[in-house]
Amino acid sequence: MDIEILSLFPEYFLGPFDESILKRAQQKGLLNIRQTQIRDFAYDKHRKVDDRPYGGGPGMVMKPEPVSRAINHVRREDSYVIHLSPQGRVLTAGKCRELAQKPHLILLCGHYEGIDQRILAKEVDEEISIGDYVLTNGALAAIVLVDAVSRFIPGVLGNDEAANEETFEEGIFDCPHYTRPEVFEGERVPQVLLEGNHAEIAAWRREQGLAKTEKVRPDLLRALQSYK
Ligand code: 4FV
Repeated sequence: MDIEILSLFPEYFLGPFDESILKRAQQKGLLNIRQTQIRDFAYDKHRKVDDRPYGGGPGMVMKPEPVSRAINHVRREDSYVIHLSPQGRVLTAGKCRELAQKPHLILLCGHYEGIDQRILAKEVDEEISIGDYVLTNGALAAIVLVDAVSRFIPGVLGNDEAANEETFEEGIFDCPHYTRPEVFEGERVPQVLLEGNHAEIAAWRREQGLAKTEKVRPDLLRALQSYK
């Protein structure tokens, strides 16, 4: 997968993509991540990328011209343009799995109060939010999306199974995990995990996942038709 990130702060991305799983994914050629500085497409002498909002109000708005030029400078036939925004649909595992199928993602990172609406209407395929809170910079949201989507690219995780047996895969929380020592500060590992009966272990794990989901995120269960 090729990912183009358009932002006003390409340096924001130094680090998160240069470690561990994402670093190896790029070394294996499974993932190519490129940065584009939107200000490079502001051709006036002050390289202006923002201006005051029509209709008044606080803050500044990103101008359409530099953003439009930047998008169309990297756009391909098979590009899918995503604007990271609090006004987008909240990112889910299902959406990450869907995006991992796409050959070319263009991630547009907003700043200030936002981007001129005419760009969102004309150039953007989908708006995605990483959560119901406001960040100082859309770049952080792009980092989260790249990380979460990359895990669904075949070959990125050690064993692809891992991505299929985790939280949210069945729409519920994952089970509690234990490892050695068998007793820690007087707390023993649940007996069922020590007896090696895989069917009982699988049933216990599902029960535990459901119970915690019920407690913490009943909304997830309501979404699970099968649960009703
Ligand atoms: C955001 C989010 C987010 C809004 C103003 C950047 C900020 C500033 N992006 N999910 N939540 N973006 O808060 O994606 O431009």
